Amino acid sequence: MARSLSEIEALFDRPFFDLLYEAHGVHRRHFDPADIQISTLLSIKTGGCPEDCGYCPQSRRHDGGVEESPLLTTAEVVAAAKEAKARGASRFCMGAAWRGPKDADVKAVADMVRAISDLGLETCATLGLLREGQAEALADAGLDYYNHNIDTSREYYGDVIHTRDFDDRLKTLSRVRKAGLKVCCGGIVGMGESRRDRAALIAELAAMDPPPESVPINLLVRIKGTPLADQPRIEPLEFVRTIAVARLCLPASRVRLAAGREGMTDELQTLCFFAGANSLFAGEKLLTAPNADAMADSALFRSLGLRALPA
Ligand code: SAM
Ligand code: DTB
Ligand code: SF4
Repeated sequence: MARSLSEIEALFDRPFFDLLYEAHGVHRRHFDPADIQISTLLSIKTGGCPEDCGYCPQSRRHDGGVEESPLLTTAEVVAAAKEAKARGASRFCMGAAWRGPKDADVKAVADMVRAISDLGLETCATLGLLREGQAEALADAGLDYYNHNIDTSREYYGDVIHTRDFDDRLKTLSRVRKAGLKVCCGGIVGMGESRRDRAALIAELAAMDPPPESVPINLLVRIKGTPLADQPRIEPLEFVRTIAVARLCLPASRVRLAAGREGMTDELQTLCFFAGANSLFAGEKLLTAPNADAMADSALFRSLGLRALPA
């Protein structure tokens, strides 16, 4: 039975070692703890977004210092996907700075999806809100995952984003599910939300039926020119707790240590893996922000005895 919000808050409040021990046990029962799934991101359409998400440098309402560029060609995207595969990624994730795609955009992305699937990579797209029929068109092209984050609790959402609401996000997620796509849905921590908001984010994800197969937990990348640029950094161990609670409440989902790894020490990432994170983004960039260094990632994998899941 799904845990209530107060039960999830109580998990956050547990002594750190009790929480980690239990989360690691659940992790081991559902996964081989040496396996890490690796995704690589590519921004296929950058900047100039009409939405006002407070964390995002790609909003045209913020001065996030991002250079705008139109939709890439299939050839450009395939070249990046080949490189990602050569570097060990099993999934290629395409992001576009749209409120949502036009039907012509969906057609263009469907072409990219077909070409990338032919390389033997899993595909994921994050294109914003989907209208009737668009998820089906992506599923017909062979798209594996659709990423659409709820970002934070229903209560805190309106403090961060004003141009679309929480229920708009849920509606797209249900369209994605109905079309038979796998769901990648998570959130961002470190945006000034309370522990209760973090618990409510996880409660919302765990209540989805079925829960998302892939759950990215992003640590806010504080980008100059965005409204959240000056947020204080979240306590590192509170971030580890968030991963552990996500693992306990979403035992069979891949929990991704997503944005924000470039500012984390090896030791902090190690605690996150122990707490149940078993997926990450590799590659020079996230969408527009720099990512953790690839050499440092390989060294950490070697020293922990972790291995990338094959494509
Ligand atoms: N425009 C589409 C949308 O918002 O659904 C897709 C791309 S959008 C950049 C994908 C996700 O990236 C957002 O939902 C958010 O969770 C995450 N994100 C964006 N900026 C971020 C930041 N500065 N730090 C952490 N995560 C971020
Ligand atoms: C997700 O949860 N995080 C990724 C991916 N899904 C699309 C995006 C992170 C973006 C970080 C800021 C940037 O690079 O612009
Ligand atoms: Fe646009 Fe997506 Fe950025 Fe929001 S998160 S401003 S919808 S690109």
